[in-house]
Amino acid sequence: MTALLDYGAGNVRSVINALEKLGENVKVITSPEDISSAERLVFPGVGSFGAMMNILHDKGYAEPLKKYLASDRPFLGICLGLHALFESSEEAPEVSGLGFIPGRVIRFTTDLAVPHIGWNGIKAAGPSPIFHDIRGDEKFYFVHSFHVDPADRDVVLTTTDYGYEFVSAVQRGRVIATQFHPEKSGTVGLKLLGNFLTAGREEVVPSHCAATTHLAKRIIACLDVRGNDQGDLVVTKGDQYDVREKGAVRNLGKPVQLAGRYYEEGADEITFLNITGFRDFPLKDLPMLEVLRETSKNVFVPLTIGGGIRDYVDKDGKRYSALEVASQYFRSGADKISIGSDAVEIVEQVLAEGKSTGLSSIEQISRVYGSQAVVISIDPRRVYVSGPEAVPHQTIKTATPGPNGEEYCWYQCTIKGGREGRELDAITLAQVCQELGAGEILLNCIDKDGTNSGFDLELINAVKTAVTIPVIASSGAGNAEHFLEVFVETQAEAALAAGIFHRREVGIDEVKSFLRNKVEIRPC
Ligand code: 1PR
Repeated sequence: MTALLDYGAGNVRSVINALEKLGENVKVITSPEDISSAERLVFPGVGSFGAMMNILHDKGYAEPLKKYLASDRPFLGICLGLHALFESSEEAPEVSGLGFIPGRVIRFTTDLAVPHIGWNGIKAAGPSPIFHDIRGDEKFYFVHSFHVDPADRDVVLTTTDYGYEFVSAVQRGRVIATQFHPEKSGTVGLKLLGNFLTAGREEVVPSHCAATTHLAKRIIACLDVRGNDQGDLVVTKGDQYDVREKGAVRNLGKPVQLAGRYYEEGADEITFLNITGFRDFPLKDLPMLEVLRETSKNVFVPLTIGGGIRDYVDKDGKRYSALEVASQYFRSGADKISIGSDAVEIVEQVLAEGKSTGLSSIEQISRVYGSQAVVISIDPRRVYVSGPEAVPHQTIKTATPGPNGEEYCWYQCTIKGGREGRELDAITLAQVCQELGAGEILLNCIDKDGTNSGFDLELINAVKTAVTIPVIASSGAGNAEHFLEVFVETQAEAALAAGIFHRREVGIDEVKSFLRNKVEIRPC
């Protein structure tokens, strides 16, 4: 029996699912006494350091946790569950940590995109029981803006490189904590979790650790989901966002099954977009929550969900915040949420008023769950203009002139699945969302969507150079070469595709074998 510390912020479902997949019985802690009586404890931390520590104190968990750690019973901390062990964090300097390990948590200081999101390697600094059957050259899933800085190097179990070498796992006695997410790291992550569950194994050192680790470019499968005319929830796919063929919604399969297939093929992440979420209230739209719950039982890579994440007033006048909607998604198995239409309206308001309210969905969700959990999905459309001065927007000079020979264009943001164009450009949207706390950009392109003609490299370069958070290139992938092109010609951290995967034109495994030795990837 493993006790799991759920302090109510974030996706603990995936950890429970991973432990249960390994045949373990999980008891979710509901009182301070449950911590005191636990024989083995897993602490998956998601969210932000300050919110986490405040909740631990409010619930009376902090003192029993300190005693548990001091008793040297088996403990596995994950991500913020690692940070909690330290004395303090730059993420919330006014709040103290548990202080079990001397040292602090500091923000990444690198020119690379922060948060550090994706699959990176580990270098073992010493032996551990969790390394059984781990070669050392596998990649694990990271998602964080802060990392630990122990005062005493003896506790360092692994390090990882991202701009510089940082500590990615610690071990002190039977207390182990990782920055990466084993529960989101596919089969190798499950293996590591299984090792933690097997008491009394001897300590081993992985034999194949590289001298330097590298973050992999991510390949993401995207599932656009909506109800069809018969009321079934289906994966659909549009051509430039038009998902109907001969009047009917295209049906390319069932969300849970397709996600399972993409996990098996080696997808590094899976994204669900509830494409009609803007008109339905997502908490009434229980099938999406069910899709997440079912998918996360068998899919151990990160899941993002988007569609309809905004404040909402139901027909009885009851108000729901975007934070409540997002919380439901996190509790059902989502690791990140993506905001589309609401982001456009938030940025319009910020630009009109010259400041933010602090209450927008982006700010609220990133405050509680951390910026790495907030993705902004942009649905831009190319608009040609005669020159940069023709519009009050950020324009680019394009190598593909417009119908009248125009050499400039801007990328107009749209809302409601491309139905409504707004007076806001994609570059400005991305910049303001980053300032508000967003952690990643999912950059679609309506002109390219479903065309199989390759990614819009000009758009991706324009947005990528304007922000410091990771950018996911999306729309237009037609073959494996397009993935190579987007990773060579732009600095995008990830590439997402839908149509070619759904129609089995190219498999994710084929994309990865093509990229192998050309681009850093996580092998299937
Ligand atoms: O506005 O917060 O409710 O979120 C709605 C979400 O649904 C947004 O993220 C928006 O991108 C998405 N969406 C809305 N309508 C559509 C549509 O297609 N009619 N799909 C839609 C967006 C674009 C990509 C697609 C890539 C790759 N889909 O996700 O998967 O373009 O396609 P490809 O590889 O086949 O070219 P909100």
